[in-house]
Amino acid sequence: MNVFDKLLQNTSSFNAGYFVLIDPDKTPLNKLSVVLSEAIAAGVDAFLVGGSLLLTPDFDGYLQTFKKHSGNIPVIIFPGGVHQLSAYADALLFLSLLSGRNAHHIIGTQVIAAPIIHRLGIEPISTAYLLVESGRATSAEFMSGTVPLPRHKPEIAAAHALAASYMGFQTIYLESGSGADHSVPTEMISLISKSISIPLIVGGGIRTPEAAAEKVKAGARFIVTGNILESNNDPGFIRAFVDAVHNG
Ligand code: 1GP
Repeated sequence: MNVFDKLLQNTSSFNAGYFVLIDPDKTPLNKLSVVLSEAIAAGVDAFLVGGSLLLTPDFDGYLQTFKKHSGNIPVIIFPGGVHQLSAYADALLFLSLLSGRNAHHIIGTQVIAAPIIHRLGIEPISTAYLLVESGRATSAEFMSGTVPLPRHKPEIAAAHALAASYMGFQTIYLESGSGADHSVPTEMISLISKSISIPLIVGGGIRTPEAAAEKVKAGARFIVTGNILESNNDPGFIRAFVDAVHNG
């Protein structure tokens, strides 16, 4: 069974699954062992690895060390570009920035990356990436040069999500951007989850277990947090997130 199907199966008894995003530029190699063991002990379902930039040299080496400490938890690349591909991960979010109107980020980069991914033999999880306005410009917005979906127009976001599901994407990543002032509005998640049957990943600016639980109640199938765990290494905090996402 492929990584994504297994992830869906392993989390099927929970309200939703919980992903922790690790940015190599913010979590150096010498911290990986502690950070990952705490996350695993808390019960996270998968690790995402990536960032808008990637200043850390040797992505392969980083992932090799990562895999040494990640146990049985899937390691999925969340690439900021074609420079973030590696055979040492278990899978990769094969992203298309469907909320934008920049052809390079919808299909251009994907054409460059596809033969490399094929050669590396890594599982691509086809993912429609929908960026939502979040109060201030995020790295994803700036780096992609695209206009995010207006946060007060859930019907526009839902139309994008429906189009993504008709186009055959395996999942949708509804994202307000790393460190967003405002996370994705609950009404938007709710409308989208009523419109589609493919799993919805929600991330960006989720800072409390309560906020995570709200998104799950609205229909998120997976929750992603990154920044908040980088600034709070209390193991009880990450356990509270796991509990909120799994059990609501
Ligand atoms: C960013 O959705 C992820 O792409 C996580 O966002 O760092 O704000 O938790 P945060």
